[in-house]
Formats: sequence, C-alpha cells, structure tokens
Amino acid sequence: MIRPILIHPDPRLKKLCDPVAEITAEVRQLAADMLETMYDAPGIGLAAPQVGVTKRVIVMDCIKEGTPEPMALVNPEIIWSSEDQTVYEEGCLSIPDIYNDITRPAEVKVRWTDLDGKQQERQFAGIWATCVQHEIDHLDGKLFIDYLGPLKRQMITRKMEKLKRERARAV
Ligand code: K1U
Ligand code: ZN
Repeated sequence: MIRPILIHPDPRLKKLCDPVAEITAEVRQLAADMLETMYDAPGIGLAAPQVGVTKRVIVMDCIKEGTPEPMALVNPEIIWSSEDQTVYEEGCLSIPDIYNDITRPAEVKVRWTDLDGKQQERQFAGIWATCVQHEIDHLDGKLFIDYLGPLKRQMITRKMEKLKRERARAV
C-alpha cells in the first residue's frame, strides 16, 4: 500500500523515533509499504517518520538502472564514519523540488536488524553512504535543511508552507 508522505514542516518529522523491539508482521508490512511508496514517489530512500510512523525503520534502493536492490533496515546505527567527506546535491521527498549540496562522511559502516531479525553490518560508499546518513537523520528528527544556514532554511520552510496551503486548497 502506498502511504502519503508528510511534507515539512510537520512535528512528526522532528521527533526522535523509537527503536523497534521485535520484528513483527506489522514491521514487515510497514517496510513493504515504505518500499512501494519510495518506488512510486520516486525516491532512493524513505524513513518511517516520513509516512507518519515514529519507528526506527528505513528503506533504500540507490540503483538507478538495472536490477533493483531494495533494502529494509531496522534500528540502523552508524558504527564508523570515514574522515573523508563528500558533497552530494541532496533532495528529500518531504521537501519536494528543493535540492542543496550537503557535505557528509564519504563512507560509513552501519549495523542494523533485517526483516528476519538477523543483525547485519555493511560499509556503504558513494550515493548509498549519503542516502543511509540522510535516512538515519530522519529517525533523529533531522532534515537535510538543518545543515543549511538559518536564512536559507527559513526560506525553504516558507516555500513548503505555501505548497501545503495550495495542496490543501486543491482537494
Ligand atoms: O529520504 C528521502 O526524503 C528520500 C530522498 C533520499 C535522498 C536523496 C538524495 C540524497 C540523499 C537522500 C530521495 O529519494 S529524493 C529523490 C531522489 O533523490 C531521486 C528521485 C528519482 C530518481 C533518483 C533520485
Ligand atoms: Zn528525506
């Protein structure tokens, strides 16, 4: 099921999400719905708070062409970050049509629980590293615009408020 994506500003996007205690059918369904929502948007990642669920679940697939590589990560944690930094022009499905260069560690090692309840670890590089950091930030109530200066952030927030007013009027 495709779930509606929350648009900034929304208090649910600012919350610290709760760890998942157990992999249940509900968690598996949430991950499946999030992947469907992400592919439909389209996007390369999605975090549970973006669909209004304040649980530590993210999904990603950064393969743009070729065989898809869907991933669902429960309780993801960054356990190592490279000294090397990289700049990527990030977007966010909760901040439509806004893109900005963001600097982050070029590589990260992440530990998470998969949908079978098994612990996994993997080192991410390139767009996968940028995306996993962007998604884990969502679980901590942080958006990519929080890395920008206050004036730019305020300008974007006002644009999004206007977009939300227009969308509300259109229904
Ligand atoms: O979390 C999100 O809001 C999803 C976001 C993930 C992301 C994008 C870029 C850098 C870091 C994290 C998106 O997927 S925005 C849409 C996007 O990047 C895209 C859409 C279609 C094709 C390719 C990329
Ligand atoms: Zn985002």
